[in-house]
Amino acid sequence: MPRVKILFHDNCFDGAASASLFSRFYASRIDPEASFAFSGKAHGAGDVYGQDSFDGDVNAVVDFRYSSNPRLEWWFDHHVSGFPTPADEAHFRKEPRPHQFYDPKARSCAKFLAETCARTFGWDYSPYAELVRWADLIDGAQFESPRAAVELAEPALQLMTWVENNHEDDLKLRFIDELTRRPLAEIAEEPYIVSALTPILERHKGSVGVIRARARYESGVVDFDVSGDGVDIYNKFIPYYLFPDCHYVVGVSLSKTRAKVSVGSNPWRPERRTANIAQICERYGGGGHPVVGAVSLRTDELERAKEVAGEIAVELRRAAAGEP
Ligand SMILES: [Mn+2]
Repeated sequence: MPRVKILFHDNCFDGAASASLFSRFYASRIDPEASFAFSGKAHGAGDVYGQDSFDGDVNAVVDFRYSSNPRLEWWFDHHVSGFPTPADEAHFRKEPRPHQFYDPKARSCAKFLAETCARTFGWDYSPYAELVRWADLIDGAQFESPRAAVELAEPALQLMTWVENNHEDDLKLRFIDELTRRPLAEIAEEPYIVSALTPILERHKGSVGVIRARARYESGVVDFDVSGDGVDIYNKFIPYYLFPDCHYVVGVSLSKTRAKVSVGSNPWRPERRTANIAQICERYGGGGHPVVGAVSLRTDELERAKEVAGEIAVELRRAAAGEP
């Protein structure tokens, strides 16, 4: 039985949803005998696909960057920075392989993948419509309000928070499997989710307090540095909850593995999003989407991260000055 290796965007609801959907699609339309292996990928500089990334009989990447490796057969992505190098993009455009799909205008990979597989391979994804809808809302940051995004009353948003925080590989696999087997509200009540979420939600409340204390609002841009506060992961909507009128947000944080500059624009004021954040972050070796992106550096480059954040904040204040 062929082993299908699925590489997906790690610690991301859309990445987990895309991985789950791809496995159901593959089993239903391509090969019911296939077995699946999953591996999460995190953004970083250089070639993130190591020697043994594509060691399945069939290899797929969902919600993550392209590789020209001939062993990569299936690819679905919507990241604007989906091509690590111009040579990669040229490779993709010159000889598009039949199972590789890219649309930087898609709000989520999950919906892009579901619709592409429905159109191209006659896949019926209606049993997973709820998952697709939520992945699209979450990845497109289409929450009805900053309050909904920060207070996390919806089961899907609790699961989003869980997946962003979970680092246990066996639970990642269980979660990916359950996403397309059970309603989201039921998964959110599972003890493995609830027990992990309770302290996360406590910390979440704490990080709202830390960001409130560190954030500085000036000329349309909120900037904050929580690298000294032990807050390495936080809900990216907190700054908009605290400053609903801001245009852009630039944050610096420090985890065990990286110093990170996170950059975003106000999802509830789309008419103001004139700066291309992916392009700005790419200039510093990072990437993302036009409306949200990040620059990841080594932990010993924290001072550099602070400098980068300062430069980006200046640039975004200039952009904000010209926005409604
Ligand atoms: Mn995505």
